[in-house]
Amino acid sequence: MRYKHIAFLIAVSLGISVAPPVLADSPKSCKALKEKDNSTLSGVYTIDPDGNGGNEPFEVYCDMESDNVGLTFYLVTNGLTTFKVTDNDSCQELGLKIFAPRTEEDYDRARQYLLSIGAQGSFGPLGVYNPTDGPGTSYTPMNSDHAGTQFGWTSTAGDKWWISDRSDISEPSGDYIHGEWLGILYNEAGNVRWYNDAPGGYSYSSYLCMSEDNYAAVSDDGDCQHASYNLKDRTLSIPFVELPLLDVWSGQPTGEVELFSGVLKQKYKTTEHFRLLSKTVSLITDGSSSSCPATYSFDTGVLSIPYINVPTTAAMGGNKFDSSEVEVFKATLTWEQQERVFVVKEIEKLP
Ligand SMILES: [Ca+2]
Ligand SMILES: [Ca+2]
Repeated sequence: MRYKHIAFLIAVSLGISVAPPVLADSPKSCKALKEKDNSTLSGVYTIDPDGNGGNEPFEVYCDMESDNVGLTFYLVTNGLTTFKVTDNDSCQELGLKIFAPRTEEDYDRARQYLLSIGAQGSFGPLGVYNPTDGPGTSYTPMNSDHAGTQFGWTSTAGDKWWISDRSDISEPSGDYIHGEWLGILYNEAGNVRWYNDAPGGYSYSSYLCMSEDNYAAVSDDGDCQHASYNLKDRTLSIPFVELPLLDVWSGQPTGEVELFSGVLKQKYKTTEHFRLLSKTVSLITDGSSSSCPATYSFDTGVLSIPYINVPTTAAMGGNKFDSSEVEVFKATLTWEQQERVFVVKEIEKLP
């Protein structure tokens, strides 16, 4: 409970040494601790994310009040500098991940924690980035529930993320290089004051860490991550594609599959031809998954995408704009070897 935590902080600030609760065998995370004993209260605990050996066990703050059972919080100050998602960071070194709230509640629990230790400006990058260059999404709430920001913006939490529902910020403007952290500034209460994308990015050496198992803890429709179409860039981002593993010698499917993510770009505004942006294709190695991945068959060349979020368009003075509404489609595309493009074969709007 919070009182216990405050008592602990007061004791520490008075110079009284208090031993935080230590278990004989350190759990890997706060979630593991909570699963072992559901009555475990919020507080400072010793965990060992990489198990026996490797890093020494260390103290973290466990928030046991969230719906996302057992949030692990660890604040890094003056750690490794990171300005893009592929940089190493001090969370990774500890077997943790840079904090990325999946929900408004996650954000708020972290905010409460940082307020309680007087570090509300130390949220750090919050794990939000975009795998493609320059998707300007000004004046749209930055969270994955909102259509205007789904297109490309993502986070280290994977399927869902939430940093703000404000729609009065004229950023991110699109002057952005893929993979860099979105720059975020906070007010005294730990709420978002401003964010900005900038070429060259924002670097951070103080940031909050969370444990890996906090990312897939809430099982709702977040398990089914949709592909999304960006009207402005004419890109179709596919977060999960299941590809059959082929035997190296025979070229025949082994029966196993691998998960990839990738982006297709529509060749011309009016055609149904999409080329694969090969630089965007990456093997998913962090264990994340979706209950509704796209699938591809090498036999038939058919790429089948069960859910695609498409923004409805609003026309104004001959120009078209993304509106905040989304319609969901399913589609199949086939690979045309000669032209080296995917061609849309069937597309159907889902109810
Ligand atoms: Ca260890
Ligand atoms: Ca900007």
